[in-house]
Order: sequence, then C-alpha cells, then structure tokens
Amino acid sequence: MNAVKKMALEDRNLVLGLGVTGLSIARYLRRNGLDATFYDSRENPPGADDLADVWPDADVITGDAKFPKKIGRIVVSPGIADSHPMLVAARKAKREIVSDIELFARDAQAPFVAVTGSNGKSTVTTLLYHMCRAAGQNVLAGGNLGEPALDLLDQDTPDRYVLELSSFQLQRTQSLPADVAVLLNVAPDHLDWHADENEYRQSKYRVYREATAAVVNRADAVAGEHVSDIESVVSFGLDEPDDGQYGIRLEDDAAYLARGSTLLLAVDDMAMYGVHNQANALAALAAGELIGLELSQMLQVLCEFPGLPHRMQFVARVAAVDYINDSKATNVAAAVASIESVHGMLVLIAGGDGKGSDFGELATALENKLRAAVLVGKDAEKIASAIDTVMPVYFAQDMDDAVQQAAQYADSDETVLLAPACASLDQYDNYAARGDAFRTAVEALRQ
Ligand code: UMA
Ligand code: ADP
Repeated sequence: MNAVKKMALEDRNLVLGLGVTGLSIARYLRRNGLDATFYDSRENPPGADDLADVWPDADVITGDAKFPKKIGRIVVSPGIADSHPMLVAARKAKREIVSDIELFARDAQAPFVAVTGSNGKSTVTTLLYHMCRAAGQNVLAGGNLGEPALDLLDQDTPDRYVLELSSFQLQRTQSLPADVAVLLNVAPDHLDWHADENEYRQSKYRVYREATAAVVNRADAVAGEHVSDIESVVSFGLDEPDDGQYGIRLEDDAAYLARGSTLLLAVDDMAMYGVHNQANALAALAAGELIGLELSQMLQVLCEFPGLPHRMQFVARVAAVDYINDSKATNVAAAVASIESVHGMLVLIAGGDGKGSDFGELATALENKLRAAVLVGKDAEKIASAIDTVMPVYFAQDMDDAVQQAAQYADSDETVLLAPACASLDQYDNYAARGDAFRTAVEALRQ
C-alpha cells in the first residue's frame, strides 16, 4: 500500500516556468502519462495559451502561490534561480529537483555530445551538427540552442545527439553520461543567477562528471584536474599542440589549425572570422575525432560554415566604415574576444543588462584599440565608469541613436562593432532582436 502511494506522489510533478522549456516538459510528461501542476511567476504567462494546446485544463498556479503539498518532483526551467521561493520550499520539503536535461539523460536512447562553456557553445554545437551530417550520420542538435532537449526525444532516435548546455541546466543535472563532454572556456557570467563565481565555474565542470571522453581547453588548468579520471581526453588551445592535441602552428607567416605537428587548414581558409572561432574550430575537431568523424569531411565544414547570425556578422560598409554585429557577445569575455578579432581601430557599441559583471577587463582589452564607446541600456553608467579612463565615452537613448553617434566618431577604414558585453533583456526580447535593431539602424545610414 505504501509503495503504491509513493509511486503516485513521485508521478506528480511541479513544472516551474512556462517558457520554451516548460512547454517541452509539458509535452514530455504528457507523452509519458505523468501528472503535473504548472507554475509561473507571471500572473498571465504567455506560455499558458500554448500549454492549453498541449494539456487542456492543465492545473496552472501563478504569482505568489503556495508550494503545492502533493508533489513528488520539481522540474525546473533554467531561468529560475535557486533563491526562488518555490525552490526554497521544495528543498525544505526534501523534494527531488531536476532539470529537463536530467530527464533527457535518463531517457535518451542514443549517445550524446554535451557542449558547454561561457562562450562559443552555439558555434561549436552547430559545427559538430554539420560535421556529423557531412559524415552521413543522422544527428539531432538542441538544448540551450534551438529545440529544447526533451522535444528531441519525440523524434526518431538518431545516431547521435549534440546538446548545448548552459550553467543553469548543468547545475540541476545529476546524471550526464555524455559520450563526449566539451568544455570550451570559463569566464565570469550569470552572476545575477549563481550564488557566486565559484558556483558558476563548478556548474560548468559538471559536464565532465560521467563522460566517457572529454575535450579540454589547455589554457584552463582547473579543467585539466576534472578530466584526470577520463580515459580518452583530447586537448585544444591556441598554442602549438603536442602529439595528439589540437592547436595553432605558424609556418611562413601563416597560421594553421594543426593536430600535433600536422598542419590541417590555413586559418584564412576558414569561413568563420576571429581568433576565438579558431579555438571553436579546434574544439569541434577534437570532439569530432573522439566520435570517429573523418578529418577531411570536418575540414570541409570549416571551409564552408560562415558562423551563426549575430556572431561577428558583417552587416555593411557605409562611408568607408565597416559595421559588425556581435550582439551575441552577452558577457565581458565574449566582447573582449570580438574586440580582439577586429583589425584596426573601432568604435564600440555596448551596454544592456550586465548580470552583475565587473567590466574592468574591457578597459584592458580596449586600450589603444578604441576610438570611442557608445553606451546604451541599464548598465551604461557602470560600463562607463570602468572604461572612461581609456577612451571617450558617450551615451545613447537607443540603437538608432547609438549607430548614428558611432558613425560620426569612426574614421575611414575603421569598424563600428556591436559587442554589448551584456544581456539584451532590459531593452529587447532577446539578443537577435538587438542585432536586428543594429542592422536596421545601419541600413538607415545609407538613406
Ligand atoms: N520565470 C518564472 N520565475 C522566474 C523566472 C522565470 O516564473 O523567477 C518564468 C518566466 O515567466 C517564463 C519562463 O519562466 O515564463 C521562462 O523560463 P526560462 O527563463 O527558463 O526560459 P525558457 O523560455 O525556458 O528558455 C530556456 C533558456 N533560457 C534561459 O536559460 C534563461 C533558453 O536559452 C533555451 O534556449 C531554452 O530554455 C531551451 O533550452 C536562452 C538563454 O538566454 C537562449 N540562455 C542563457 C545563455 O545562453 O546565456 C543561459
Ligand atoms: P554561446 O552559445 O556560448 O553564447 P556563441 O557561439 O553563440 O556562444 O558565441 C557568442 C559570442 O561569444 C560570440 O559572438 C563571440 O563574441 C564570443 N565567442 C564565441 N566563441 C568564443 C570563444 N571560444 N572564446 C571567447 N569568446 C567567444
């Protein structure tokens, strides 16, 4: 009798968040005949209409609703922080708290590559997707990028999954038996969600915990410690590689992607732009090797894949000035990488929601490189106080104003770079809407 009661309680889920993830969890629970109550902080969450299609007459609670007692498990959307009252109550009641990724890992019937890092996740996930396809594999990619992980389980089982994972998702995932785990880099981000920087870093290292094979960045000594028990480890970095490693070699003044002493591809032959994308390419090659992909097919992908939209995307040349959209540079390290990838002097457009970041490193990267900075959004003042000692700083009302000002400060053959070092959510629905606003403002300059 007790066992029956316990099962029934365990089958009752509380789903936190009615966004993209919440809806995918609803579809998953429905497919599996499990029961659920849905919660969202917002009184009228937009996802509620979509939920009605998936789950007619769903039990939805909102706002400051009390933690429901008859709940066995909490399935939580990544954006909801541990400090949320529902999660505090769930921990007090000793209920299991899981991510959608935990449910995915428990049910997946095909091997998966897990890709994480502060920056470059989407690029490497997409590169690996194309590399697997080039090798004739049936592959599905998703997670933090594109389709939510649980929706991938509702499709025919592929040869392999490639999952992009955020720190939020990793922190709530206990079992992650990845075929290959890739950690690209760790730099401070999401300090408004994580308790502190150490918690953020530790969540990233979790990607290696149950992995069969690992790709590790040689520049991250701590990452090296986390893979010491993993049998197959391949490293990548921007330095010269030893045997069996991936890196960069210089020959006759040209830089090459290399494996050990073998030159693989001149970086100028890559379709993607920027030194950080060389690191991403090397990480993808290392992961591809670990899953048995053929080198020539992977290199062909690197010659063809131009990068994802809103990442170092050339927009236009207007009045002898180049305009580049790197709206996806949503933290300081990403903005530093894009600044370092631009040749010559630039005018930077930055700002938005800084997520608790320290902008000091921007000043170091910008010295002798920046003509001016035009700042927008919630944390414009905070960025200004970190960088106004190294360059003139101006404030703008919105993107149109920012682009018009930047056009005045840039000289011929210089670049105007949108690399905000901040999330976009204080002003836009997402980074893509911010990048689109930049493009529209640049196009208006021609008129
Ligand atoms: N909500 C609450 N209370 C809160 C916070 C949010 O009820 O305190 C509700 C919101 O009202 C909303 C829902 O939760 O209805 C949104 O949930 P969410 O923030 O977890 O977002 P999803 O729509 O489920 O999208 C998430 C990822 N978002 C975040 O991690 C913030 C998406 O990544 C991801 O594509 C999607 O799951 C599918 O896996 C976006 C992202 O910005 C692109 N990720 C961060 C990044 O890349 O830096 C980590
Ligand atoms: P993510 O999915 O981790 O946000 P993306 O591939 O979308 O990563 O790239 C986001 C931004 O991060 C890019 O626009 C670029 O500014 C920066 N970036 C990409 N790869 C790297 C890298 N390997 N190191 C540092 N910065 C990077």
